[in-house]
Amino acid sequence: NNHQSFILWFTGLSASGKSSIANSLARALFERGNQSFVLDGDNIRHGLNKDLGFDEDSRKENIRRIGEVSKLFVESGQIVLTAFISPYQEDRDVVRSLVAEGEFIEVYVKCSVEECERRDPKGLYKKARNEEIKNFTGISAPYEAPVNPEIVVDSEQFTIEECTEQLIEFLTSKNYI
Ligand code: GGZ
Repeated sequence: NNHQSFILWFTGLSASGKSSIANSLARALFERGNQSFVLDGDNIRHGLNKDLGFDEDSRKENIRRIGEVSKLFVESGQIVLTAFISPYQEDRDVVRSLVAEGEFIEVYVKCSVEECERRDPKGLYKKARNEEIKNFTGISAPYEAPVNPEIVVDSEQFTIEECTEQLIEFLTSKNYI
């Protein structure tokens, strides 16, 4: 039961490293001969979901649409890697229920808000502190850490490369690839 199609659903705070790890994993998978595709803010929030903001209902709708798109990728036989904060457990569970058992892998990219705020690559935490940005996850909007993720990668302790390696290990040990 190898070469299945499945969703690797990355969840974590802004600047936790979700997109970087997902893109690094996609390269590692490609080198092993596994085709995959990354969905992230760059190709979804700027396109399909550009009508959505960051209030609770918009985030729910964002994740719902991404879930439906991910389901289509799985039906087409692909491995899809999604990198969105997806702050609500309920919304992640809805996506899980869209695909067959075992086809949804919740990946918690664990990094404290303190460390994310230190990194602040886009200056968004600073703007959130100044209230220039409202409803900012971890500062003025909630983040619900996964209750039962299939795997946790600690991006505070480990490099992008190490997290990528841990994911490849997980996928091979569980016969996903
Ligand atoms: C959180 C925000 C916000 C607010 C803009 N809260 O680090 P980034 O910039 O590149 O990633 C963040 C991205 C979050 O979009 P998602 O689609 O992943 O969020 S969710 O799953 O909650 O719908 C951040 C930027 O958008 N950003 N405003 N208020 N992140």
